Amino acid sequence: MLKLYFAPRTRSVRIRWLLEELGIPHELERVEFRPQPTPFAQATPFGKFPVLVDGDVVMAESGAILEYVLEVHGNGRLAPAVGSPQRGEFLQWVHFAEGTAFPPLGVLIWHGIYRADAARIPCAESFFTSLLSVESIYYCPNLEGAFEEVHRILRSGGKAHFLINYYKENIYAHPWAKYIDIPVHLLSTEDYLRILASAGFSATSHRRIVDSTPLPEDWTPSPWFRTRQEQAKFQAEGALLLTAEK
Ligand SMILES: N[C@@H](CCC(=O)N[C@@H](CS)C(=O)NCC(=O)O)C(=O)O
Repeated sequence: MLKLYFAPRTRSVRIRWLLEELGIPHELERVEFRPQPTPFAQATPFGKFPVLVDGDVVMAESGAILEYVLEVHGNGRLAPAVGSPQRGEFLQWVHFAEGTAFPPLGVLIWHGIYRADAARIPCAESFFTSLLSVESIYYCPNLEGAFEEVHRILRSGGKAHFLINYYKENIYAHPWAKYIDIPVHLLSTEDYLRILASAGFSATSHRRIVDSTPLPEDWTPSPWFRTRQEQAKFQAEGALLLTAEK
């Protein structure tokens, strides 16, 4: 008998609906959905919902499960036959759900519900060996908390790298503040090094990453750089790369 690992309000509802609709007998393995500190940590064989077990076949991915169930147990119901002209549109909408419709929703969920959580990363202690943050740390409302959190999730000996374009020494980025919609920190290299040290990091260092890309012939002004010279000077000053070791 088929076994479906199921939790309400997850994508496993899709497969439950399909099995009910086709009248396929199945065992419902109810598993509690819990926010986990690490990915793939739900109590199912794949660490996510849904998972379907059909004898030796154990599979995840709701769209793939749907196609499999229809092929193996559907007896031609609910889907156009393989190779038929209607099959193309059917497959298009099956894959549209996860391939196109969900990714922007996922981004909204992560950036909406979990926003401002750099000081509370949903991840186990000592989980990563390295971390790279590009152009984001100066947005963190609680910078001290964010650095402490990065320290917590790194293994001993692990390294964190922070690349920052908006910092005190590069005066050509300062006008950006009025175009960035949220509060930002304008800190110096010394400020950052001090906060990293107080978050528990030992070996901290810094260097500049200069951008030697020539400006295009058809360069035009923007709110970020009003003159060509300003952008050239910004690039020559470079981004600040901070490295810290746990
Ligand atoms: N693309 C996969 C997504 C699977 C997935 O992310 N499922 C969610 C529930 S809807 C889940 O298990 N999340 C729990 C977690 O990531 O810890 C599918 O369509 O099956």
